[in-house]
Amino acid sequence: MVFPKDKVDYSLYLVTDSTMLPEGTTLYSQVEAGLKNGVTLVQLREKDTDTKIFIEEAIAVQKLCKAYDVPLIINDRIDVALAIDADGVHVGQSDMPIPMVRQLLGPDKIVGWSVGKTSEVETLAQWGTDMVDYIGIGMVFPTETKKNPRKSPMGPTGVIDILNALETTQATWCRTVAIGGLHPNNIPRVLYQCVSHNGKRALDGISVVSDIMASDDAGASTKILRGLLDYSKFEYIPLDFSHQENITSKDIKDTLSQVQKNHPLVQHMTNKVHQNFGANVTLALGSSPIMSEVPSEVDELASVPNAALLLNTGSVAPVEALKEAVRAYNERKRPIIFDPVGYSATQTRLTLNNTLLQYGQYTCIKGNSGEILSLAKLNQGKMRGVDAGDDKVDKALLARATRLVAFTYKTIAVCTGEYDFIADGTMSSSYRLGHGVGELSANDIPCVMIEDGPIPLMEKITASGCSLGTAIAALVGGLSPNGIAFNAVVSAVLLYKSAGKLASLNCRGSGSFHVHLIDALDQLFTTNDPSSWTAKVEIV
Ligand code: 3NM
Ligand code: MG
Repeated sequence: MVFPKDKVDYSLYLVTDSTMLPEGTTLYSQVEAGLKNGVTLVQLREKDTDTKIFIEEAIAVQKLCKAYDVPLIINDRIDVALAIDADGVHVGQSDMPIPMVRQLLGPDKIVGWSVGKTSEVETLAQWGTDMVDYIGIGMVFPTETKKNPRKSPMGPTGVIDILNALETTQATWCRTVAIGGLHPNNIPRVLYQCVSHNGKRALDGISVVSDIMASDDAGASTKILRGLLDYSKFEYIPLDFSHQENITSKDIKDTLSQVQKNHPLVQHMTNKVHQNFGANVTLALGSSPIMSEVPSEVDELASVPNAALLLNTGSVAPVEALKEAVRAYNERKRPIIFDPVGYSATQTRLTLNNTLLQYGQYTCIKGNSGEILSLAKLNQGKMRGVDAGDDKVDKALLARATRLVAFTYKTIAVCTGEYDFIADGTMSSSYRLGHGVGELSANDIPCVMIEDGPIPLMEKITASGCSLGTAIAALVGGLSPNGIAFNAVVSAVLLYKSAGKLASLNCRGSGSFHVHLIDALDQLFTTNDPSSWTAKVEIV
């Protein structure tokens, strides 16, 4: 009997590899432990096994799968799949072409394909509904399992590109699993972030090799994976994401009161130009600054109550130190504000920023218009420097870019300039497997614009943009548990802009503007009367 295609559960797909079995386990004991604890699909993938043995293994694994009513897929070997009447076949880009596979297997078997590029999705869509049933999207992260990989890790954004391509080509029938370097420490983030921009498609499941096959307790490992798949929230900071766009003075006042009470610690990993001014801005906002790029103390610092990390890539610190800090803050569910300075100005910066973006979850991503447009892939070519460049872009484009960045990275994105845009792509920090997430598309997520007229002096001093990052980190870090993250980000931008306006009216030039800005931040923060601030919010 053929396993009915429409009944396949792709949520937890185990791919075998007998070369990594721990002592005292066998291929069969690992597969059975998986099946017992929530594996829903099995692929026999044995790259260096003689045909006779492969067939023996396939028959034995098939028996196990049948006992748990789970389909068995054979990797690459169409002959073996036919010989044992397996439920389907999985092939890669350099294996037998899909139309031939389908012709040999007939219409009822499951056919899976490894996909890493959007052009492959276009091919798949042209073939139509009867060819490919599911794709393995990868590799997501680096992995030791696949020897001599012909592709490099694509990260969650690469997976999103594939999901977008499936939607634009209307390949609705095709199911998806992500594969490559997936483990409990990154799976919730992958499930959370990987949603097509139209909001209609999330991953149907994840596929693992080593997490189960190389586990000393494959049953326990499977149970952990199963728990992550069945749970639907990615709780990476203890803050609330529910909010309204029409933030009131009372909401802001409440936010600042929490910060005043909680005295956050803002760890800065930032460029040299910003360090001194950033420390003074932190102090003006009732918070403690610490400038540290030492990996050995990130765990201690992230454990301080109300710690927040400002990660600013303006001076290109060693990537391993930055990654360590991201890990430490993510593990402790403390907020990280990411400022990808000069995001794509050079290849080095592009690689560094993308590495960090793929590596962790950020509460807020803040950039100038050039950086946000680059992150959203909405501008041509690379940036000229770390400044915003031509500022004469239209507001609708900036709002769209901010929304795209927020949605793609499931973060609160801030685009700065004369008009600041803030979009909330956090989706209440929830995820759901399968067809569509039943949520908003990237074009529909909440977005506000903040304006206070031009403040030309802001451009005449160093680190004014970087220090908005400081202000956001202080206010988000200073929230009480269940404080509202979006309110903190909006409050920070409003406060900073209003302080800039006030300083520009009181100063005598760019030198004294610097000093007046610190005074104004201190004053507005301490008096906490947002109804008197000059900057205004507008829903866009
Ligand atoms: N295919 P692990 S990555 C079998 O990208 C396989 O197509 C990949 O192993 C692809 O879960 C991969 O141990 C190995 O990282 C995944
Ligand atoms: Mg292959």
